[in-house]
Amino acid sequence: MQQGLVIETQRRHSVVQLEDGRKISCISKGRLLQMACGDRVKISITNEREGVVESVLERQSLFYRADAYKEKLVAANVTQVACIIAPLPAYSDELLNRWLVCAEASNVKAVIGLNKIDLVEAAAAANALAKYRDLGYDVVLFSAKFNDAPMRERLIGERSVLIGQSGMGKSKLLNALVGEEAQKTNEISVALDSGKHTTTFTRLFTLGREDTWVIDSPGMQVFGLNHFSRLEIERAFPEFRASLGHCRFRDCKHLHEPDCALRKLVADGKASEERLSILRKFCSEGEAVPHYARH
Ligand SMILES: Nc1nc2c(ncn2[C@@H]2O[C@H](COP(=O)(O)OP(=O)(O)OP(=O)(O)O)[C@@H](O)[C@H]2O)c(=O)[nH]1
Ligand SMILES: [Mg+2]
Ligand SMILES: [Zn+2]
Repeated sequence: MQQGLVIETQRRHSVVQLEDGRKISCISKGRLLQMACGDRVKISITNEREGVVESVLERQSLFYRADAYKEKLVAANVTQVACIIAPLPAYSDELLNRWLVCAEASNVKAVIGLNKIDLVEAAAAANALAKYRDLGYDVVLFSAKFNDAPMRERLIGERSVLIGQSGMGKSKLLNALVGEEAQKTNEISVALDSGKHTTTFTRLFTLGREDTWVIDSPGMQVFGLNHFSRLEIERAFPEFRASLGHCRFRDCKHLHEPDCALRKLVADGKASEERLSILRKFCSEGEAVPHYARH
């Protein structure tokens, strides 16, 4: 039995890098054994190039999405989620909020990277992100094409996963960081203003040093938060955190109940109606179905 690091995942297949640097193509032992890029695993070697993942070692963190029916692991043992957005194709503010909430609830730092600042449309997008800066998030403006330095600076010394919709430039950034065309990028998606799903599997790269990982993931259009309870989701909104438990009713849904501490924050101009609506929406989604396979 050998130990290794999962550096690539695609459904039940993975590539595991052994301590001596060898890369072994693996399947997992059972259907229930799920692994993610960044996982440390025990494998039994079948031959020179193939093996079976027998078990996953304890994780420091796990970033994943879950809807009512299934869970999809994205990355394990990361210290940071880098949400990559761009002015073109237009990004979804709701998805960005999902990633921020998932990162907070998973005890992983979040950084927001606005890519393609070489485009004229970037100015408006940058302005629209001021609200996240006000919440305390690090908002980084960069261009994977012309100047990746601001983003690179945030990634050094961290184990990060790049997450975002298709066409935002995650793979372009990855290539700029590693200094070669390691990942395919799509030249058409921008012109069509729609994602093309160029990257089809998740892959881990080390930036020349052991302590720096960057994981490139396929573009995502949905991101369920079913693995979190109402309270975990509420706590993932930094601006409302201190008010939790201060509503008149213990089971307040922050809708029309009297003396709602969260609505009061909004009324006092200390939090936005928009974020409160998002909080209500994310919480109600989880309640529609039973929690599934909580970890
Ligand atoms: N103008 C400009 N275009 C960029 C920049 N970064 C990426 N692009 C373009 O954006 C398009 C999408 O880039 P990708 O790196 O493939 O996007 P992705 O996020 O990896 O997309 P998926 O793999 O589908 O999730 C390509 O045409 C890139 O050339 C940038 O900084 N400026
Ligand atoms: Mg890609
Ligand atoms: Zn309330």
